Amino acid sequence: MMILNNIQKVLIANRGEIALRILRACRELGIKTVAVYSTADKDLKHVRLADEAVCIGPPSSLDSYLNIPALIAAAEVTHADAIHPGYGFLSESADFAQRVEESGFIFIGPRAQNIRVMGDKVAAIEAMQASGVPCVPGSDGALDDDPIKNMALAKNIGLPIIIKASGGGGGRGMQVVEKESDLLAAIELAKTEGQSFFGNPEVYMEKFLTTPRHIEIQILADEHGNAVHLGERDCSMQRRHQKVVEEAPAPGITPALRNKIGQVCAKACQAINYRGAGTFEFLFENNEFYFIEMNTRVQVEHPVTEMITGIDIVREQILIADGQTLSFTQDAVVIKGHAVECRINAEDPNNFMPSPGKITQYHVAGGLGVRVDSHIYNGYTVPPYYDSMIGKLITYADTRLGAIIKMQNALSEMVVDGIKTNIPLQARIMEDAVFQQGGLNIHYLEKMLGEPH
Ligand code: MV4
Repeated sequence: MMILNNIQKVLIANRGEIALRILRACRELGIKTVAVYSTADKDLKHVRLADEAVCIGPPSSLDSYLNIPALIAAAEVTHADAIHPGYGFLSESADFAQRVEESGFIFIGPRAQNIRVMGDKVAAIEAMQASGVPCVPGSDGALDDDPIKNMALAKNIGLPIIIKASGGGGGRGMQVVEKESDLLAAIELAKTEGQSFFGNPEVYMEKFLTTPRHIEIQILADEHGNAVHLGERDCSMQRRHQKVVEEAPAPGITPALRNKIGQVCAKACQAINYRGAGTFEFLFENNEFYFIEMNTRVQVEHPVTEMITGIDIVREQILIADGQTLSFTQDAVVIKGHAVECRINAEDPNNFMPSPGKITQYHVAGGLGVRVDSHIYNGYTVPPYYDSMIGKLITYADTRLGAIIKMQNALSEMVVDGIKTNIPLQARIMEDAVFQQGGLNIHYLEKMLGEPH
């Protein structure tokens, strides 16, 4: 039995499938759990399973899952030792991490300072460059107000370029510039958007890569200076910056290439004194990696990495937060087989409109190499207030084709009636010849759907 030094009880500051995922990891470690829920979420599965549950507010996220005083108060009244933020909501709020620790609780995630640096994209790129991580050719820092200098910089990098807000990320606050005459207006627009969306007018410039893949490296780092990478995931199958299918390993990435970029990421974690789980996001084009952002949370797509490494990432997050030393070295991380994840959303597969409502029939897929991470059950009502993802279907096999065939079967077994879901779209993707070939770029799905991109 694993002995925890500091964490006896965890408050789960999230909802849905990730709250259930965290609850399961806690129970396996013998840790007590506190669920928090909005009034719209009293029937969530993890609320039933948790040792204690606290209502933290009305349906609106701002008044519940984003309400820092309510979360801290819930941790205080239940005597929790630690808070797990999951993904989304407050997971990448440096202020939340800081408030949690100042209130005497353990934040199951990176140091507030790590989160703060990575949330500022200019600071993140500067830290990565200093640590030897390959970045996109660009302004190497924030743009200043000199239009002549900015024009010279753009010409030097070579058009097309992209202007990004330093406070942005995940696709918000970006302007692509194809011709010189559009440059200065694009910089002004990016600054205005940066100020109004993120309260930060700082912008930077990068060469615009036209047909990259999105490949990301998972890392784990403890507070004693040890860091390992768990290989990569390919998340190129996306629509409007929402990932739809993820897989690991990425098609065509050789062990030599994986180890090279993975070791660079692990070293960078040591250089910046990073702690916790994290993901280095790269664009991958012409067999080169270009860092764009770091995510300082557990990600939706973490299961594909778990399947090919056998490492429980949420369990490791908790052990790291408990102050423990990583129990394995890089040599012990062995990548075996192939995993594919399909996100299951409550949405119309034709127009992508959310489709909340009551699930009247639910039959779940199963079998060897089939994993379902979902909180839904027969009779559950999907509320309209939150993200439309209702679960993830993950398959694992020796080969990529084996995992795809398992996914086709698993999708065909799934019955989620009463609401619309994207299961038919996922079935189409799994049958698609270009997907089956592997290695498609970030624009492929929008092209396949016949949408502007
Ligand atoms: C880029 C790019 C091309 N060149 N940067 C979009 C989300 C944010 N994380 C960064 N993004 C991009 N940055 C350069 N220099 C193209 C994108 C991009 C993208 C990146 C990853 C996954 C999907 C995407 C969809 C559109 C654009």
